[in-house]
Formats: sequence, structure tokens, C-alpha cells
Amino acid sequence: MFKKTVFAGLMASAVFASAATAESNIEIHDAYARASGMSAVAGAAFMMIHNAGDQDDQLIDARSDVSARVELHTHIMEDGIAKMRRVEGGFTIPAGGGHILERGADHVMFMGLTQPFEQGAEIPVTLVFEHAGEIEIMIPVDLERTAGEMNHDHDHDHGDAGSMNH
Ligand SMILES: [Cu+2]
Repeated sequence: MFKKTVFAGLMASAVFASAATAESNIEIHDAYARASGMSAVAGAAFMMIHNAGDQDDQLIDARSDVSARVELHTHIMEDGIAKMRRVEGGFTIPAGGGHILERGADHVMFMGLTQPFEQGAEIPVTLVFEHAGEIEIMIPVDLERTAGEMNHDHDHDHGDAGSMNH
């Protein structure tokens, strides 16, 4: 918690300086959050992030009060087993394109939930971008969205905005 607080303080000043120039270039679509049950200690959020600007942006952090920690995660294959791993540098959102956070791939991870994720609730999350600054969104909890509970399929296409379904 100490480390996170310090980091958040540093980010706040950096974000303030850049927020006026590019904040409208980032759009979040189709966000939803889930946990694997009412007693789950962790949850995750998924979404599509669009970048209409002409320079790449980077999702570098996420914050929320719904859990003790919020991390940017991905899945990797290790010895044939899909595991989650923190991504220190965050995710690149390419200029004129987008990046998908989805099950079995990149996601926002909530660790140490302070309350259960209830179907239909909305959780407040602040996404921190290198250029666009802080973007606050309300993410609906959708426990019924099916993608296969154990879907670790890596057949998605990275950075191809054309494949986004909206
Ligand atoms: Cu995770």
C-alpha cells in the first residue's frame, strides 16, 4: 500500500500537466468486470481501449477502491499452463488503433476485494494513461458474460483495431 500511495502521488502531478492536450483521444468501450463468485478475493476487468490520436499512448496504471491492490496483468504460458503475470510497463494503445483487454489475455486485476462483485453493480476505476492522463470510468459487473470460465485461448489479434466488434 505504501508503494502504491507514493506512485499515485507522482502520477497525479504528471497527469495534470498533460491532461489538457490529449485526453479526448482515448475512448473506453464495452468494459465489464467479473469475479468468480461472491466469495472471490480477486476480480478482473476487461474492455476495449481506442486511441484516436496520432501518437501511441500507454495504459500505465489503474486504481480503484474496490480492492487492496489494482494491477495490470496478462496471461503467459509457462510449462503449458496459463498463468497471470503483472505487466510493469502497462499496455501500449497504438495511435489510430486500439488495444483489447480480454479474458485469457491482458486485463485489469483487482486483488483483495473489499466487497463482493455483485451482478449489476458498477465499480469505479481510474485508468492512468501516459499521455491522456487519468480517465475515470464506471465498470458494470457482469458475472454472466460467457467466454468460457477457463478460456485461455491466445487466438486474439494484438493491435488490430479492425477486429474490434462495435
Ligand atoms: Cu490477473
